[in-house]
Amino acid sequence: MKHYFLPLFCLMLGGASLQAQTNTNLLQPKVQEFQLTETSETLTLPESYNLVVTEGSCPHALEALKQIMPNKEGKSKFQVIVGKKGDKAVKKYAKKIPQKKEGYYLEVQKNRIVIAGADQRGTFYGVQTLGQMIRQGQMSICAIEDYPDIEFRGVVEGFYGTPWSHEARMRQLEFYGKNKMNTYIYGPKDDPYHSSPNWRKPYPEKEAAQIHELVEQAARNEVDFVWAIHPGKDIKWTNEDRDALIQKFEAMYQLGVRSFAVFFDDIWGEGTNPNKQAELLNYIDNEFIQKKHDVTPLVMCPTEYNKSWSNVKGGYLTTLGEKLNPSIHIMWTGDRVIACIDKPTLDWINPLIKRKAYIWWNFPVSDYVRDHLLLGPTYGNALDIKDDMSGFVSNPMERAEASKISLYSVADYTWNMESYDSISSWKNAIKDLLPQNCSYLELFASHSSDLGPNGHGFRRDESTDLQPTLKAMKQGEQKALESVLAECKNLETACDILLADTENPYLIEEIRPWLKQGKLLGEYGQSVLLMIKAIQQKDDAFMTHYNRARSLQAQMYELDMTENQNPYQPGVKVGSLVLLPSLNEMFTKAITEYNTKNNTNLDAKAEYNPYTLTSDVPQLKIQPVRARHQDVNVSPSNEVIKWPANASLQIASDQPVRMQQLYLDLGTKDIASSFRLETSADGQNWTAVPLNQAADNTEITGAINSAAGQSYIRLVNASGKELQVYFKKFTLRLQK
Ligand code: DV1
Repeated sequence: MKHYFLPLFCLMLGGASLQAQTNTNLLQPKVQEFQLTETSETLTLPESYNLVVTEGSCPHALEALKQIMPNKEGKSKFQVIVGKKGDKAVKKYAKKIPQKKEGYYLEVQKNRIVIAGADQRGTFYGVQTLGQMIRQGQMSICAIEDYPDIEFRGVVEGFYGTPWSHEARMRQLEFYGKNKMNTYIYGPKDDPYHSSPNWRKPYPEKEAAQIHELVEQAARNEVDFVWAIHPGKDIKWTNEDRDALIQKFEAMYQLGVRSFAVFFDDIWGEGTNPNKQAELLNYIDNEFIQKKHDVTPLVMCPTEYNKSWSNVKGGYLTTLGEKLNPSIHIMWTGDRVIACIDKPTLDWINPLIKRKAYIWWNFPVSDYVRDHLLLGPTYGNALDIKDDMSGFVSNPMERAEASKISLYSVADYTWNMESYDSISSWKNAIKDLLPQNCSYLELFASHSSDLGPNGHGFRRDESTDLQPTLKAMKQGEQKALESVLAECKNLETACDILLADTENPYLIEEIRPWLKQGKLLGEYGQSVLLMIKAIQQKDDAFMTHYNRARSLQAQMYELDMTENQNPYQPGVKVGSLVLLPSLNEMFTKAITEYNTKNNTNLDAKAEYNPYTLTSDVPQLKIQPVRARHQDVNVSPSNEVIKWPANASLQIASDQPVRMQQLYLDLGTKDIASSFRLETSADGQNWTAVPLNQAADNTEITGAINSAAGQSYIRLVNASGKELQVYFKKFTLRLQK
């Protein structure tokens, strides 16, 4: 952000007088140019104002203005002048309007406020900025010139799992308007009318009415509601299917939709053919998008949507680049499925697709780590790439309100990239979401940001500010131990307060299991550190703290086994990267010390996973494995897995276990005979286990029922060729 003062004024400025000024750090997204034009005086809004507008112009901006300055319109010397370029109302200010789409000029004077937009949307954004200034209380006499860095900014609801509720979407669209994001792409993978099997069918009445309501809400908030279709799983390249797709788009058009996308992600087979995809998309573009005249450019999501999956020699991307009409946008997730974006990323893809990539950023999506909440700062994307992409949309969590922490920062980043500061943006986001209790939410969020081990290898920092103190504590510094003890108390307090928060009930409902886990973690931390202090002080209370720590470990385990029991990554994890492992380490250290000193034999183990996965299937190599009750689960994956010939997935246990049954789902019918399942006691001599799959079913079972203990099980592609499958389930059931 550029910040100007008139020179004389500069000399007169004292630190104190700035306090009463508009705090530009709280103008969100950060404005491009802010200029204080007069003395340090501020404006207090008058009782009434005279609204100067050009009849019929900028209805959404005016609606928003009425909300932020209600019941004040009337006869007054104070003018509020609102309009877009070309309107008579703002003619005098025409030269000051930035020559940028969606930009605006905002001026606050003693006797007037002017909002002059480059277009309707720009005017609406000017009103949003004014709203932020008014909410701050004091308004500087100032002028703002503002405009976005990226043309399409926003969100793609493109995750697997329970789609957002209608009410959550309504709230999201309002949030996007307030934060100057102009795009919401509707593409929840588990909406059957977006994808197979029902993409050809119109929505039932209730859902259709809701979509219409969303479209209206989007318009009120100057957001493009982009409706996406995902036909590639079963599309036939026939005129019949082509017409079915157009008909579906036409039905959506009738519901008010004016922006469209076609997704070909996470599919295999016929649907992946780039020539056919391009032919279909160009047809849709020529015969539907262009002919309507009031529809925005088509957006497509390719099958090879990231570098690590791209086979450039195979020609998929170059075919799209050459054949697709130049106006069609191509989405891209970066070097990997989950990746941050930088210049080399874009320098690689843009020449191949012969246009600027439209970034689909996979954060804070958590559909592959559903036991974690991603509430930390939004960082990692380069700040020098605003001219290298056509759009930037973020794929969020299934938890809509909680996603706003990150989405707020995405708005900030995409509007004014060079000024983006992830930490201040994160803090402001939290303040915006939960103004009264923001400090508690910030503390909780700081310990709830990493994803845990996952197949994509994408991680986030966690407990960042506490890390040096934890390190010092482990080295035996007493002061550090006291600080960590205080942090654990604060975490318990924060979770308690948040659990009863009524400021944003939607948020609290979404994150309740994690708040409960956070509270237990805070209590556990205190018990562990009090154990250590008891050892130091030769205090009898040691056993009480020890028993409490054990009980809290059991309670955390119990919560993990009973809440958020989705079939993919069930459970509830908090502080899993830094705080919990540090406390566990201290626990083990304390017990070991206690046992030595007192000649006792207390169990020092805090956490233990006896199973290890190895695989030469690249996409499964780092898939997490863990035990729950009698089951050993490998985390499922949403993407298409390319499983090379003879490659295997192996689980090893560090002690013999009696295996009962393998439950497998590769999302494919008639595939069992292509795989070989084997068990072994020593990893050398293998015994084959027959695989059973009913006709017309994707589920496969392998009945092992071994009386003797086995330590290894492996699944091998025995078909002699690469297979493309999904990896929906791999559960090894043990005998009781
Ligand atoms: O549906 C999304 C998932 O939510 C998938 C890929 O991974 C996401 C995270 O698990 N489809 C994608 S990303 N398409 C990206 C196209 C550019």
